Amino acid sequence: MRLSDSEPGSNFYWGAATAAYQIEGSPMADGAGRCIWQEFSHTPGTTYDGQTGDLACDHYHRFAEDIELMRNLGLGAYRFSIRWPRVLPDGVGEPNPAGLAFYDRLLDGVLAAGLEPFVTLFHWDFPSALQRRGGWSNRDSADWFGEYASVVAAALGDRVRWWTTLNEPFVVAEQGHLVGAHAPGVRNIYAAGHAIHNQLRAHVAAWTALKAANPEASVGIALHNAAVWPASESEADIAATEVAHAWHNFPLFLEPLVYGRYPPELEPRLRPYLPSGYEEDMAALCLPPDFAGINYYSGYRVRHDATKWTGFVASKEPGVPKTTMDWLIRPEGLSFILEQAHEKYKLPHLFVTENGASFDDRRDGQAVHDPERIAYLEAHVGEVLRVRKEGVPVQGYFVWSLLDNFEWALGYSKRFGIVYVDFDTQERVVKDSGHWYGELARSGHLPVA
Ligand code: IFM
Repeated sequence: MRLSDSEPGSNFYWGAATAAYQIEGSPMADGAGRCIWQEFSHTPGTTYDGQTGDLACDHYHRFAEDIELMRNLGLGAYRFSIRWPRVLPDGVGEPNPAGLAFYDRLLDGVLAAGLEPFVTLFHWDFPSALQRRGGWSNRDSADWFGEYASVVAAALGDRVRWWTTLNEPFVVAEQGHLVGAHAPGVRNIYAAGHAIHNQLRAHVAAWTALKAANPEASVGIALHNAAVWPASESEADIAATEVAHAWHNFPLFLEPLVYGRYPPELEPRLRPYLPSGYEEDMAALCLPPDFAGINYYSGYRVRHDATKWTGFVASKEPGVPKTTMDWLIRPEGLSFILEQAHEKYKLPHLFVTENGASFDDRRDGQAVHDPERIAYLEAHVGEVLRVRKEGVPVQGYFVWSLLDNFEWALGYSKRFGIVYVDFDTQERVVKDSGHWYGELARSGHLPVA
């Protein structure tokens, strides 16, 4: 029995997602500038086994092969990101023609393979030259990003309909500026607050630049999400869960963009760390995106904890299955997030811009058997199709990721791909989940197990 379908012909995109620094390698090739992830990963003690994105999946040289893989699988869309300092080595100023030419070739290859391009402008590889000027803490960062968006739009805008400005700005703020586990490795709550606010301003600057270049373009933002439920029925746990949702999830960015304010549950806690005078920016931030990208992997139960600045902690849940990231597998949370995002913000489209799982995959000749990933994807896709039938305007689903890749501070120790990468030889092997997903993409129906 077919569980559900995505009504082929209704412009539902089945795609795969990647990010530049995680797959491209050759970060300094052909006149590119350095980025913060390069500097961070080369700093001893920051990443698993000292690993870096210097080679990654060598996609910079193998992109044609990777596009061919997607064409053979029958995917309909490819979500990739542009490496800002490849295009503008100093982040602003003189563009690098060779860097733009790389994305020009990549984009043409994607289109020639019949894939719809979904292009992300910023997936964490911030230019080092601008980091030295304060990075996202500097108010000028919004203008820098707007300038970069204009350069990319002028070069590629004639062929791109779907743009994403920022990927998971929450993670950039929290992991990069508060926890310090990600580049630029800052541990300062004020820097995190400034990074949130200035990324919002940067999103608006890029939105404006992309729309100026092509008013028909659809411009959105891809947001981190983890479904949250209260650990108990207590009022304190319920209130803490509302704060957790506002902090970790789409409201942190959609509330300002749609209603011109930070989420009221969170604002009193966040206010001290935002740039002074931030209130004066809020009206200009109120510019609803054309779509929200929902990145979703996991969910957890929330317990009130007055010792934390956010007022909550994740409650331990023994017995719930996990991926090798130690993330609880909670497919029902994806529909919860999609329904909530639609109910609250009513944007024209939602996309699942990332969803997937890491497992300890082992190569078996020319095969990789990954039944746990298939089960994970089947359960999550099932939730997407269900809410779509109920009227939530989900317009596409992107599996994270096309390839095993550089999982940031965890290096190559976590495999998320539907295609296995042998990092010694750069050989690609389509996993069972890749074949499964290809069948889904070709038919629009969940394959029958
Ligand atoms: O690999 C990352 C991606 O870059 C951003 N979203 C989560 C993924 C898995 O951790």
